[in-house]
Amino acid sequence: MLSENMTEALNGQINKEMYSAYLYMDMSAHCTYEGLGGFANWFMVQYQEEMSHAMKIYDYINEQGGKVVLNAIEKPPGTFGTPLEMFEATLKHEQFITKSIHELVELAYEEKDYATQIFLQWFVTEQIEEEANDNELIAKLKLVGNDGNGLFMLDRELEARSFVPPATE
Ligand code: OFO
Repeated sequence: MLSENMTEALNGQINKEMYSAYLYMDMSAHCTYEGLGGFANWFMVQYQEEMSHAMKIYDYINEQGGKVVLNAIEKPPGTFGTPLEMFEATLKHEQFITKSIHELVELAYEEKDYATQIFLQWFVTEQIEEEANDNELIAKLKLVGNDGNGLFMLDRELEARSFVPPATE
């Protein structure tokens, strides 16, 4: 059983995950337009991951007998800078999401909501991976610098990423 407060906070997190999906879909479109098919693929896989995060919370609220409430999704920026700037923006966004997940965990502790504490552990771990992926790509893009060949090679590398749905507990 979820408290009203917790239900509202989890619904808020669905909205943030949906925005993340929308943002990465937008970034993917931008990369396609710029002829960076591998980067576009990477962001489209990220979009799929974010949708699965939103659905994980959606299913959890339903399982706990709470009411899912969907709110408007903010418009993403539409224009982006260089690939390096895009990944710096991605890292910043993920740090914001990590903070939001940690706040949910704190609320679950305050409310002695043991089920939600356990449920959120998956997201705590996932955020470590999300930030690590972004940091790795930022480091690679800094190494590449203005080298067109390096960017071409990295774009090819990112073409290989595919979506793996999270395991269902
Ligand atoms: Fe859902 O992890 Fe990114 O935002």
